Amino acid sequence: MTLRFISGFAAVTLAVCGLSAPAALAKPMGGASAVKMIDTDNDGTVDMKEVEAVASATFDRLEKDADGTLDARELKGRLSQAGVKRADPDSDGTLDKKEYLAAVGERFKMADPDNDGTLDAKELNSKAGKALIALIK
Ligand SMILES: [Ca+2]
Ligand SMILES: [Ca+2]
Ligand SMILES: [Ca+2]
Repeated sequence: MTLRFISGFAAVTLAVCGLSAPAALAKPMGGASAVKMIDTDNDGTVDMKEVEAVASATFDRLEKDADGTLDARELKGRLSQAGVKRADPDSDGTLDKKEYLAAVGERFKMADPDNDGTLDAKELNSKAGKALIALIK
């Protein structure tokens, strides 16, 4: 009787613990999930066209005041001040879509050391890959 009660209690405790530990949800985004997010043709890698599609959607989402450019406030830390300066050849302090996509392209190239034009999970997991994701997500 007592034994049955204890084992029943243990089972309930285990079930509760299992439910309260969503470890997978707490993990930061890894290279593999980044690929899944961007890889629209499902070939397991991310090419510039796929990245540009995501970046373009992100630009439109961030572009709140509809003046055609992103300023530092709209970028919300996606680029540092120095990063904005570098991506802003006409030096008006804001990025239009062309400038933003050029900055994205530059990061894509930096994340692609084997120069095959695609990023795999490992490349997206590198420092340069993470910088690319941070800019376009
Ligand atoms: Ca792909
Ligand atoms: Ca704007
Ligand atoms: Ca590559």
